[in-house]
Amino acid sequence: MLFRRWFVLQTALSATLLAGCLDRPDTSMFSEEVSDTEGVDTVDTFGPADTFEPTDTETPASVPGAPTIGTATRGNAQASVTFTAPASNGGSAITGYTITSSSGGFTATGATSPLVVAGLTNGTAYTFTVTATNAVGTSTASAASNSVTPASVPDAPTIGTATRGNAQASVTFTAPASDGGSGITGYTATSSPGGITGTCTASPCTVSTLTNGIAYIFTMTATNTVGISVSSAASNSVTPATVPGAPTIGTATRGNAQASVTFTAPAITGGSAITGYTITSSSGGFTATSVASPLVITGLTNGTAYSFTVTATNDVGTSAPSAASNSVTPTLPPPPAGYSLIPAGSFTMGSPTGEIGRDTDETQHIVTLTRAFYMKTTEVTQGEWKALAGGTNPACFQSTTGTSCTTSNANDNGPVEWVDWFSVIAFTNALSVSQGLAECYTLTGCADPTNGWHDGEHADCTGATFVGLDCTGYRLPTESEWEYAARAETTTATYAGNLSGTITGCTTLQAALDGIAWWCRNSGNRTNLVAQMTANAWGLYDMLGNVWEWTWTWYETYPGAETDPIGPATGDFRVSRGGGWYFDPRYVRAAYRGGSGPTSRNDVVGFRPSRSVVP
Ligand SMILES: [Ca+2]
Ligand SMILES: [Ca+2]
Repeated sequence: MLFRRWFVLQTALSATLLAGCLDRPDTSMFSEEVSDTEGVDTVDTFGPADTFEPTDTETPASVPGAPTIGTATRGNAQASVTFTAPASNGGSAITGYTITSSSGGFTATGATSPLVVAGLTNGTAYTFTVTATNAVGTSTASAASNSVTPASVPDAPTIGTATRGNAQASVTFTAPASDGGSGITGYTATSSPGGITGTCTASPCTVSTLTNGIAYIFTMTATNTVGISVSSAASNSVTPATVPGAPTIGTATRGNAQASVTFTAPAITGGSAITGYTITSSSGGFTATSVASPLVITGLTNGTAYSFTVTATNDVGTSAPSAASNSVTPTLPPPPAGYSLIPAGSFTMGSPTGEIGRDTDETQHIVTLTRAFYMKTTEVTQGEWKALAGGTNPACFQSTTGTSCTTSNANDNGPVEWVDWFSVIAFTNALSVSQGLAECYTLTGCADPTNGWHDGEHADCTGATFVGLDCTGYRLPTESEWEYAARAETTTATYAGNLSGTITGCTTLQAALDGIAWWCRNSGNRTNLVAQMTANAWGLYDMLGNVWEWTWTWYETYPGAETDPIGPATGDFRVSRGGGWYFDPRYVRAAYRGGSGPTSRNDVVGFRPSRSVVP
C-alpha cells in the first residue's frame, strides 16, 4: 500500500523530472522494473517516466529503535531519568523522547537525557520507560528503569518538654505528620547556647555534655534519607544541675544537751543554688537543718561524745556528707558566779515519821525534777537588793550589830529581809532584765509593776503568773526545788544529821545545826552575815537558818508523787522554808514547811533566786 502511494506520487512528478530521467543510460532495467510492478497499465502508458527509480537515500523511513533506559533518580515529587539514544533513528531524525512513569503514567518529554518527570507522589515507588519519536512515529518503549520513590525532607517535629539532668537534658517531641515520603531515620535535639546535639530515633532525645548551671533551650529536627527537616520551635528553658559538692566541716562546740557546728559551703553548687545544710550527729542521728553556719543540734545527751557531718542540699538532691567533725561531749554549762548547779533528779520530799521535830504535813513522797537548775549559794544580801532597787533597803538589820531595826544601811553582806513575796518576785524579774534574760513572772494588779518595790516597802501588787520552769530568767525556786537543793541528797533532818534531845527552846546544843545554821541558840537574836556557816554538798549556804526563804509555791497538802511540780494555782500562803535566826530546832529542818501571805513581810524572811538550766 505504501509502495503504491509512493508510485502515484512519482507519477505526478514525472512531467517535471522527465528531462533528467531521459539521461539515464540503462532503460532496459527500467523496463524490467516496470514489468515487475504488476503490470499497471497507466504506468506503461506513461512511457519515459518508467525510467525513474528511487535511489538508496530515498529508502522509506520507519520509527526509531527503542532508546536504552538509564538510571532513575528520585527527587521531591519528581524523578530524573537518564537514557541513551537508540542505535537506529529509523531513518528519520529523532524529534524527541518521552519518559513515562509506572504507575501513574506521568510523562516528561524532551530532546536530551536526562528528563525530569514531575507531579509524582512522594512515598510512591515508580519505574520509568522511555520512547523515541521521529517524523514517522514513536518507538517501542525501553525496558523499565530502576524503581525510585520520590521524597522530600520530613516536616519539623513538634517540640515537647525539656527536662534537666546532670550535665544533660532530656527533650521530648512528637513526630511530624509527614515524613516527606521517606521513613524518618532519626531526630536531633540541638541546644542553644552551645549547639550541642543529641540524637535519637524516638522521643525523648538526650543531649549530653551540657554545662551544669547554664540555662538551655532546645530545638528538634527530623532526618530521613533525603535530608534534615527545618527546626521545631524552641523548648522551655532548663538548667542542668546535680547535687552540690560536700560542704567542709568546721568545728563542733559543745553545749547543754546540744552542740553548735560550723561548716563552709562547697565549692561546687552543682548548678543549682544550695537551699540548706543538714548536720547529722554520730551517734544518735540527731539532725539540724538551716541555710547558714553554724547549726545547733539539740536533743543530745549530756556526757555522750558526738561527732558531726554536714551535707548540702539543692533542688536536685543532697550532697555526699563532709568529713566528720571533732568529737564533743555536751554537758551542762557552768553556773553563773555565785550560783550552784543543782542537777536534775528524784528525791523523797518530806520527813520520815520517826524524824525528831517532825510536823504532820511532811508526808513523804517522791518528787522528780527533770530540769537541772542554778540556785544562788547565799541568801540575797542587802547590798544585792539595793543594787537593783535604786538604793533603797527595806531590811531591819541594816547594822552588823545590835538586835533592833536600824537605818544605818551598813550591812551589805547581811541577808535582806522585810521583803514581801511580790517584791521578791519583782526583784527576780529585775535581776533577769539586768542580765538580758527573760522575765519569768508577770505581776498583776500592781500600782507600779516595774518600780513599785523600789520604795523599801510593799510591791503593791495583787497577783503574779509564772511563765514556767523553762523560763530562762531568774525566779524563785519551787518548794520542791528548795527542799531538794537543801538536802543535797541527804535524808536527815538537816544536811548535817538529825536533831537530838530537846528540840524546843534555844538553849540545847544541836550538832546537826550549830555548824551549818543560824538559829535561836547561836544567832545573837538577829540575822548574821551570809555564808559564814558550812555549806551543804552542793555549795549552798544558810539553806537552814538565818532568814526563811520565800518559794514560788502556794501552800497545799502534798498531793503525792509528782514530777516538776509548781504547786496549785491559788492559795492562802506562799511557802517559805529553812527556818531562821529566831527559831528553835524543829523549824530549822529541811522538811519543815512555813508560809505566809504574799503581802506580808517581817525581819525573819528573805529569799534566794534560782534559774532553770535551759539550753
Ligand atoms: Ca511600794
Ligand atoms: Ca536561810
